[in-house]
Amino acid sequence: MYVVKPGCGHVCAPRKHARRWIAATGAATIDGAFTATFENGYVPTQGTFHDVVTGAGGRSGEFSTVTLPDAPQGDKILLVYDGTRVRMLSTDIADLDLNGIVNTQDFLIYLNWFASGNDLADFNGDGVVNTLDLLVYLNLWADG
Ligand SMILES: [Ca+2]
Ligand SMILES: [Ca+2]
Repeated sequence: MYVVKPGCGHVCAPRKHARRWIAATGAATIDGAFTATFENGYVPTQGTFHDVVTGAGGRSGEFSTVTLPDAPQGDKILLVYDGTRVRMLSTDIADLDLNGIVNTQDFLIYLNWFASGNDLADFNGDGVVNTLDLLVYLNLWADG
C-alpha cells in the first residue's frame, strides 16, 4: 500500500517516516500488486506525476494488479511505464498521450482512433464509434 499526502511529490513508501518511492540503483523488475490511496484530503492537480519505482539501470515488467485512488471529476489516474520508471499520473480524461497536458497532439490521436474505428474512440461507451463519440471527446478536450 502506497499513500500520497499533501506536500509529498511522489508516491510514498508505506513505512512511517519513509516517504520515498522505490529507487533502484540497478535495474528494476516490476511484478505483483500495486495499491495506492490518497490521505489527508490530498487531491492531485491535473498533470501530476508521482514516481512509484525508478530503476537507474532500466525498468522491466509491470504490476499484475493495480488499485488506484478515485480520480477527481473529469480526470483519470493511471500508471505510466517507461524505460526507467513507473509513475502514477493524474490527468485530464482527454490526455491521450499521457504526458499530463491536453493539446493538439491528443486531438490528433483521437482523430486517428476515430478515423480507423478503433474501439478506443468509443467515448460514450455504447459499443459503436460515431459522431456522438467525437462530440464527447471534443467537449472533454475543449474543457481540458
Ligand atoms: Ca497529452
Ligand atoms: Ca460510442
